Amino acid sequence: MRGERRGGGRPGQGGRALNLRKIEAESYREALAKVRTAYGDDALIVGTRTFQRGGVLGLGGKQVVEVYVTETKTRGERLMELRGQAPRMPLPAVAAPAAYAAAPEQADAALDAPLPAAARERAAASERAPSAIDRRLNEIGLVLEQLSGEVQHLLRRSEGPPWGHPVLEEAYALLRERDVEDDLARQLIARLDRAVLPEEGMDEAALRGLVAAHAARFIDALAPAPAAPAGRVTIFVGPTGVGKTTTIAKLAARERYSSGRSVALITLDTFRIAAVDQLRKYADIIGLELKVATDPPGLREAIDSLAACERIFVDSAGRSPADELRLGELTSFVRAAPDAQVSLVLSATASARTLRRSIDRFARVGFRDLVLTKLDETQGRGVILSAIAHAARPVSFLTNGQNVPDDIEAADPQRIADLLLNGG
Ligand SMILES: Nc1nc2c(ncn2[C@@H]2O[C@H](COP(=O)(O)OP(=O)(O)OP(=O)(O)O)[C@@H](O)[C@H]2O)c(=O)[nH]1
Ligand SMILES: [Mg+2]
Repeated sequence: MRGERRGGGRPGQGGRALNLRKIEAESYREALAKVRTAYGDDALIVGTRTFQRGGVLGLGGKQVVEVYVTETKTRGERLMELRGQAPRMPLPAVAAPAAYAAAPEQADAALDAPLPAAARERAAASERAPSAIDRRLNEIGLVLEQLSGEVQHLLRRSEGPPWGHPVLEEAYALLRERDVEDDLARQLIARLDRAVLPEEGMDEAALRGLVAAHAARFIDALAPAPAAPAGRVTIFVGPTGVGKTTTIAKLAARERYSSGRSVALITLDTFRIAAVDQLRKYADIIGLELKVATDPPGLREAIDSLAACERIFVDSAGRSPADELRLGELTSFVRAAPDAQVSLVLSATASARTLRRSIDRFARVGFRDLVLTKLDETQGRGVILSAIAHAARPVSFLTNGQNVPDDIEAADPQRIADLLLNGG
């Protein structure tokens, strides 16, 4: 008999037999309620198991919680108790609890399921009638065990890919290695067309090429390039110390020397004593006119006075994303120059979370594109993707060093994808 193989007896056989039963529910709480309804306080939970039923490739499906219980008293003893009599041997057969009477095969099948060693130990221990406190402690232990199992399960899900295709799994691992956030890596992988993938592993270079091509399309879709070309006036805004002034010097020098355009600079940064001097030095070296605007009408006036210039770069004081007042001031400057475009400068050394916060705070100022600086100081390039996805704005320039004017390059989705996957 199956029950006896575990050293137990079938329901109604009497004696101090080990009657293992399985209760199934959608949650541990529901399972406990079912146990109480079926057995009252006489049940001892000896094991639990959680798994997904249904679904495809680990996705979807329903969580099932199985709880194995054994009664601490035989049904004969319980019956006698109810009748107010002491148990006698042999005990009369009693019906199985309602939950099992309906499906005895399932209950028997449950007895065939291998129990974990810990559960077997608990089952053996249950032959000594435990106190109510023992039972509660046992239950608490099992809840903790189950919670820890669920946490492990969640961790595994967030670490590992659920696609069941080796190339997709490798592509996912590659993106995660490059510090692409989990959510974005998953979105990108979902775009890879299974139909064109080889069943066996691709070589690393081919895999990177494939993922980079998809990443470029993904980036383009996240933040399509603006329809209008860059205008005459650009205001650079951003948190403190990210490289606004240095980037302006790089761009101004390139425009001046490579394109031969007439370029001028305006600074709004009268906040720090050295700020105007810093930009003036660059202006002198490159041979550019520099104007200082101390208030919004001053900015308007400066732009109007430079009508003959083909390109005007406007520097602003770095603003902490937390500084409402100064962000408000910056917004007033930007409003005074509605013909200007705004670039938000962010450092790629910041965490994805910090970048998102800056993007949210500078959204009130308004910006058309992103400039990401200090790529030379970062390892993973995944934060670029996080910034683009959150801002839903394209990256116009990337900077990768302190050298003026060399350490800057124009960005487009393909270039960003190459940097991301190939290290560029
Ligand atoms: N490694 C590296 N350093 C950079 C890069 N761009 C700027 N820097 C350095 O970052 C520091 C700050 O640069 P700034 O241009 O003064 O930054 P800012 O945003 O104008 O700073 P505030 O005006 O004070 O807000 C300087 O030491 C720059 O040389 C870059 O691409 N890579
Ligand atoms: Mg500056």
